[in-house]
Amino acid sequence: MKRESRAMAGRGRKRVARSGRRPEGPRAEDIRTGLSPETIARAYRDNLYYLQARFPSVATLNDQYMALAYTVRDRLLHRWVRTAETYRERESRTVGYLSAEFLLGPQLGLNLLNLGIEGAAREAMACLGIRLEDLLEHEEEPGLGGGGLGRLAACFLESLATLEIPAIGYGMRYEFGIFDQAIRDGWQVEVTDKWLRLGNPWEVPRPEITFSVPLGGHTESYTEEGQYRVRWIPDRVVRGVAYDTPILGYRVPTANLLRLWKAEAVESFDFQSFNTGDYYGAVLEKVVSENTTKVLYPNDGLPQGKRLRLEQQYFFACCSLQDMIRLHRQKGADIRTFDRKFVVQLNDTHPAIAVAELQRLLVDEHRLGWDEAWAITGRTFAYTNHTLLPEALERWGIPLFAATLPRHLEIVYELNHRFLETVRRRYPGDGARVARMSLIDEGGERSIRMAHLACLGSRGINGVARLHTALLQASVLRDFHQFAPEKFSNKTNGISPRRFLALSNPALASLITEAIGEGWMRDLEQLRALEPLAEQAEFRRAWRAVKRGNKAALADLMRARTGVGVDPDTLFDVQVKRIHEYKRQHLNALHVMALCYRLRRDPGLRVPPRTVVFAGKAAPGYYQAKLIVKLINSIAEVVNRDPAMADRLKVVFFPDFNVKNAQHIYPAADLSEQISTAGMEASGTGNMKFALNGALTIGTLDGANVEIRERVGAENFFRFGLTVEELAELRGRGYRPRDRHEADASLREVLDGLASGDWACGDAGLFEPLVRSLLEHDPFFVLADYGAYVASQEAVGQLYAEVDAWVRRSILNVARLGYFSADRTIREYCRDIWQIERVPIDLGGEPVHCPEGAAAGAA
Ligand code: NBG
Repeated sequence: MKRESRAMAGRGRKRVARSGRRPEGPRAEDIRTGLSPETIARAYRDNLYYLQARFPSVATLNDQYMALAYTVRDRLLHRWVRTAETYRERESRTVGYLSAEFLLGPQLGLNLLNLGIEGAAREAMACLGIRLEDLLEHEEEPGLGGGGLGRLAACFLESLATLEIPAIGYGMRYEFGIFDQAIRDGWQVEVTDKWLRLGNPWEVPRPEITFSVPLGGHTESYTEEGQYRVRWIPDRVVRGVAYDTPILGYRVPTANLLRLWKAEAVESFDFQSFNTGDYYGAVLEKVVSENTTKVLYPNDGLPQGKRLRLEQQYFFACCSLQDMIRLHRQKGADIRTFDRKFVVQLNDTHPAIAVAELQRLLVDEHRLGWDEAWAITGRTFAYTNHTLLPEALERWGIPLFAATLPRHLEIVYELNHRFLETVRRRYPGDGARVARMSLIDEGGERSIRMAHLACLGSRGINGVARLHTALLQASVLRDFHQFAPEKFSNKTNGISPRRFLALSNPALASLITEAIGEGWMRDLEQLRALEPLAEQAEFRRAWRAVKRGNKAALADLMRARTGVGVDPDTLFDVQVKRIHEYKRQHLNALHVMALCYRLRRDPGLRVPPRTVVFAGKAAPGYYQAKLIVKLINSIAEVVNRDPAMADRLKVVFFPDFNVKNAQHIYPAADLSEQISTAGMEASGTGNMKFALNGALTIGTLDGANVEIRERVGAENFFRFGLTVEELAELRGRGYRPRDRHEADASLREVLDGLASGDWACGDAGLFEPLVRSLLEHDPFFVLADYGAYVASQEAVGQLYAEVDAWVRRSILNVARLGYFSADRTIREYCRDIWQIERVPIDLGGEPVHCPEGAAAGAA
C-alpha cells in the first residue's frame, strides 16, 4: 500500500517533468513534501492508515500524535536527503560533535516552527477535529541528557543546521534516559524513563550501519614487513547500530544528522546453549552487550567511576570514529587527509578516549607510522571543558582501564612518554611540573587524567564563559595553558532563540515580532530595537499582559501537578536547574524561611507577595542534594498551610524538571535565581533562558552571569555575594561559618529553627546533616553570602512594587540579550576552532517553508 502511494506521487512528478512545465493553478503538492494544510491533512490520514493501520474513529491520542509526527518527518527526510547528497557531492568539511548527552526536548513543535508550518498543521488538525496543542503536550521527550551540558549540545545542533554548517552529532541511544522524578512524602523518587515505550517517530534505524567495538582481552606484538606492530585480541565484541534523527535548521533546507549508537550483541542467540538446555546462556551475550547503552548516568557534573561508564564512552567514540572514517573514504579519499574532512569536537571529557582510539585506528588498522598518525590525530580534535570542580574531572583507575582497553593503555603510556619528554626539554629540572602534567596521576591508585588526554590530543581547548576560561587557564589547566597558550580560547555558551523564545513563549514572540519584525529569530542582536519601546507605556502594558498570561498558565499547571494553588499576581521567584550544593538551592531555601519568620512576626510588613518555585533533579547517589529536595518540600508544607502566609508567600517544588516542563516555566518567571558560589558554575544557560523571557536576575558574579550583567547593564541585574577573588582571600584567611551564625540574628533564627525540627514536624534529626555541614565546613559559602543575598532580595521586592520600573528593566534585559544566541557561539567555533564554512542546500525551487497565506489563521 505504502509503495503504491509513493508510486502515484512519482507518476505525478513524471508527468510534470515530461511536459516540461507545472500544471496550471496551485501546484499539485506531493503528499510527502507539500506544506499546505490540505496536503498535511491528507498525509496525516495516509500515515494513520498505512503506517499505523488505524482509522480515525479508533485512533488514540498517541496514534494521532504519531501520524502527525510521521507527516512532519517526511518533510524533514526530504531536506535531510538533499543535505546529505550535497555534503557528499561537495565533500564538505564537517564537524563531528561527540557528546555523551543530547537533551533534545520535544521534537514536534520545534520541527513545525523551523519548517514554518505551525499554522498549516494547526489548521489541518482542526479540520480533523484535533487540537494541535493536545498532540504537542502528549509528546514524550527523549531524556538523553541530564542537564546543561546535554542541552547545550542540543542547542548547538539546532544552530549548526540553522547556520547551514555541515555537522553530525554523535552520541548514544540510551534505552532509558534520565530518570523521571516523582516526589513522595517530600522525597525524590526515581522512576525509570521508558521514553521508547510508545515508539520514536523521529528516528530512522540503520541496521546496515554497524561497527564492532572490541573490549577487554590482551595485546600481542608482531612484525610486518619489518615494522613493529600490535594486535589487540579482545575477549568481547559489542556491535553498535546507528539510529538517525534529522535536525532541521530554522527556515532553511538544511537538515543535519544526529547519529546515536545502540549496543547490540554480535550473536544475539546461541543455539548450542539452547540445545543443551541452557536457556539463560543462550541469550547471555545479548543481555550483557545491550547493557552498554541501557541507561544514561544521571550525574550532571559528577564523575561516575563505573566500568560500564568507561565502556559506554569507548563504545560511542569507537563507533563514531569508524563511521567518520567510512564517510571520508566513501569516495576513495586517503586516510591521511582525514583531518581535512572532519574536525571532532569533544564535549567535555566523556568522549576523550577518542584521542587514543583514533591513534589506534590509524596505526593498528590503517598501518600509518606513529608520528604521521599523531599529526593527524592532533589536528582532528578540539576539546571543550565544562567544569572546574576537581571532583568532577574524570579519571580512570589503571586496573579498570587495563582490563577494558588494554591497547589504549599502551597508547596512552606511549603518548605520555613522548609528551613528558617535550615537557622536560621545555622546563629542565622542573619535576613537579612533569608530574602535574602527566596523563597519569601517580598519587594514590594510579589513574588516567582524561582532561589531560583531551588537551594533548586537541588543537583547540575552550571554556564556556569568559570567567570560566580565565579560571581554567589559571587553575585546572594552568600548565597546559603555559605550555601552549595559542590552543586556548573562550566560547561563551548560548541558547536557541527558536526553542527558548519562539516556541516556549509564543505570546512574547508575537509581541516582539509585531514590534520589530521577525528577523530576531535568526539574528538575535536585532532585539536591540526593543530598547526604545521600554519607554512606551502602551508597549509596557502589553509586555506585562504577556507575562501575566504566562504566569496564569504556569499557575494552572502547578495546581494540576502539585495541588498547590498560587496567585499569578505575586512575584514569581524561580530557581530551576540540577540540585547541587554549589548551585545553592539551600541558600534560596534559607531566605524563604527567613521571610516566613518575618511575615509571621510583622503581619503589616510591606513586601510584595511571592511565589517561590523550585524544580530540578538530584543525582540518585548524592545524599545531600536529595536532602535539599526534601527540605524545599518540607518548607512548602509548612508555608502553604500557614494561614498567616496566605496571599503573601507560597512555595512550590515542580516535580520532574525536563525540557518540556522548562518551556512552561521560563516564560512565567519574574525573578531568575542564579546564585552559585562564585567560580563554581562554568557558565549556566538557564540564566540566559530566563533573561530572554523577561525575568530579572538575582545572581552572583559567576559563570555567564558576569557577561549577562555586563550586557544588560548592572542597574538591571541584582548582583550580590563574594567574588572569586574575595572568596580566595576568605579561604586564605580561614573561613569560620560558625562566626556568621553568631553574628547574624536572622541566620541564627533560621538555622536554629531548622535544627530544632521547626520545618520537619518536630523531627530535629532530619535536616541535621545540612545544618552541620553549613556550620562546620560550608564548602560553598552559603553563610558567607547569606546577608548579601537577603539584602538583594529586599531590593528585588522594592523594585517589583514599582511596576513600571520593573517592566522597563524586563524589556531592557530581553533587548540586550542577543549576544547569548547559540548562533553566535557556533559562529565563533566555526571561525576560531573548526575552520568550517556554510554549505547552503538547494531544494530545487521547492518552498522551504509554508508560503504566507497558505495557512490561514497561522499562529
Ligand atoms: C555544565 C556546567 C554548566 C554549563 C554546562 C554547559 C557539566 C560537566 N558542566 O555551568 O556545570 O552551562 O556544562 O556548558 O555538566
